Amino acid sequence: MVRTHTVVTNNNHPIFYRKMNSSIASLKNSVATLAISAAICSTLHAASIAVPNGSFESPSTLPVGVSTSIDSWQKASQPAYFNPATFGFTWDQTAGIFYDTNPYANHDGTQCAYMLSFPQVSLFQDYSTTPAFNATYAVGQSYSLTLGLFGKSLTPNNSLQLSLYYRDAGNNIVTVGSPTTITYNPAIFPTTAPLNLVDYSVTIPAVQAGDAWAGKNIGIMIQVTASDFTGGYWDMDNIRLTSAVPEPGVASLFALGICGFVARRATQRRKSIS
Ligand SMILES: [Ca+2]
Repeated sequence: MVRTHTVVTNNNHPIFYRKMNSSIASLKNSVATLAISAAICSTLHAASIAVPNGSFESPSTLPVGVSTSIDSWQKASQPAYFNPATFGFTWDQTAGIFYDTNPYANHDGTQCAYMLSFPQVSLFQDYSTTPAFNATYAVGQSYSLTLGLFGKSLTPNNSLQLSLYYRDAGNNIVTVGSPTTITYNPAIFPTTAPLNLVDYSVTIPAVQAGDAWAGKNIGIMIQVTASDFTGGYWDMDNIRLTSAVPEPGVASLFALGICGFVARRATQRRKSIS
């Protein structure tokens, strides 16, 4: 939890057919209805929640290009298994930010974060660590945490986890909902330029009034969960947190029914004019 301000050198581092006009008009109407129904099927009132330093632009890493200090974010304490003498660097150096000189085509700003693939390497923040992050779990809202991610020099034995949490009465971090685990797969992270970060999300269902986390501050966590210690790492950027009001259950089922019905009609009409 202790942050230092050490700067280290960068050594880790669709389509319509042309047929009868009447059929086209009919098809257009079906598509329009389908679009409206699709909107009903999705969530309503989605809103963005600001995450302090969610783009890892602060502090500036120039001129060196790398910093193990990341404003607004916390790191986990060094675990018992980690021996700096064995690995040749300190625990603090296992996570940091860097100036993206061989850039990810879809990065945000100029800097990204990295996490060396060692179990328990984490980046997290909530109101108690970062008062500027004053967002709470509101009853009726669902929440999604998204980031752009890329795994380098890894194998399928490496994984990273995204989760949301709250603090209990004892200030302990308690995970909310089901975390999302990303297991490295070379097909997902092709190394041919230009590289692109891949979006991953974790979503929790609508907060209920009786949930222990209702009204509590939102915490966000990125953590390495498995590693084979082969020296690989994860790069990431553009942390996004959103809230949304999910459709009520019965209305969702009704809307899905409409969507399926309209989709079938649109398909049948396409077949009849093709
Ligand atoms: Ca950035």
